[in-house]
Amino acid sequence: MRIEDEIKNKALSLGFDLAGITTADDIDFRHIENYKQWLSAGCAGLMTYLSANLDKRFSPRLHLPDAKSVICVAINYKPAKPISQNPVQIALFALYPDYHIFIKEKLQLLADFLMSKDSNFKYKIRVDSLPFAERLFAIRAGLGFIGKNRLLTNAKYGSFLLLGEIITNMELQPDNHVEQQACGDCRKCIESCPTKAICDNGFDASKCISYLTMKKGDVDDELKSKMGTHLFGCDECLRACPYNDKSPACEKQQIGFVPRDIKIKPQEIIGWTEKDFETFTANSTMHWIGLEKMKRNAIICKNNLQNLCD
Ligand code: B12
Repeated sequence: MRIEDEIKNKALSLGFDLAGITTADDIDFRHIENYKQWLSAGCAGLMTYLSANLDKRFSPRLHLPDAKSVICVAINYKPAKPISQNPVQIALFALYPDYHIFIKEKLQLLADFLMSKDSNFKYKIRVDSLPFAERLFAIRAGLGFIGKNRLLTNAKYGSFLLLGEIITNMELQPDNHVEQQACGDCRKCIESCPTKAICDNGFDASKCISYLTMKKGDVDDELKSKMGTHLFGCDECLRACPYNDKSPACEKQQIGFVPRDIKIKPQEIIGWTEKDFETFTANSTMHWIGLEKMKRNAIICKNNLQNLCD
């Protein structure tokens, strides 16, 4: 069997739904120019880390000098049964075990497998947090296309996907990909966004509810009222996407990748101690926003719930 097929089979057996390979070449300069324009238009809000280490974001060889290939993986997290999300809503990815840790552990097992094949194997694992343009490498590895909601979308699995990569010195045959934008005339995600963060020709992250629930400081009054009952993250543009209607559900009980079903009132959160917060957010991505922002979000949800009842 070709090593490329062995890698993909191993990735699937570890619980990933998609795996593809691209070269370690830099990202096409047109994407880099788009990214810079997006930053200078102020679309990143207070996420100043997005303008740091720009070269590294697009150049695998600045992560691993003799890098030849990037192995890209994705895990589907569309829940098998509906999750109530009442009275406050938590984005689905945050109901699962923290994917940064989960994906990293699985990629480490994939790396161990490759090490057993080639003692010269060198690698770096990347999942979300370090400067690396994950979606752009995933497109190049053939995992999908970027939808109007800016999410990596796969024709079969939709966009409830979380990404990770191994940058390696192994010379691997890259997957051929055909870049395509497969949203057609559909504008459902644009219409679904309560704050109009998504429009036909742009995405303003500073208005995205997901960003607002994670940002430092206060939220503008006008945006607060549009945040509804979103306590952490937001899935409106994912739920609106027709690709996610027909995509298969995540069936990963056997590897412990299962969502929690949470029912919590904003009033409870407002009264939390640090210990309550630690217990509630243990092994969830919710943990990193801290108690103060969680309480701020709970107050916004409570006020919006009250306005709904008035
Ligand atoms: C910063 C960040 C955010 C910010 C900004 C989001 C954004 N759209 O950029 C905020 C906090 C808002 C956010 C929210 C979410 N995030 Co986030 N986030 C990131 C992070 C750390 C960096 C993304 C980034 O660089 N953004 C800046 C933009 C300009 O760069 P870009 O995504 O590379 O965009 C380029 C492409 O879109 C490209 N492009 C190429 N082809 C095409 C084609 C078309 C038609 C278009 C329009 C553009 C386009 O042009 C852009 C410029 O170069 C990545 C992890 C990483 N290191 O990559 C995760 C990541 C993008 N997030 C992720 C997730 C899951 C989410 C949420 C779904 C979580 C939630 N439920 O609340 C939401 C989704 C919001 C949304 N619709 O984008 C996943 C997305 C997986 C996927 N299927 O795409 C990632 C990849 C993390 C991971 N490892 O899985 N996130």
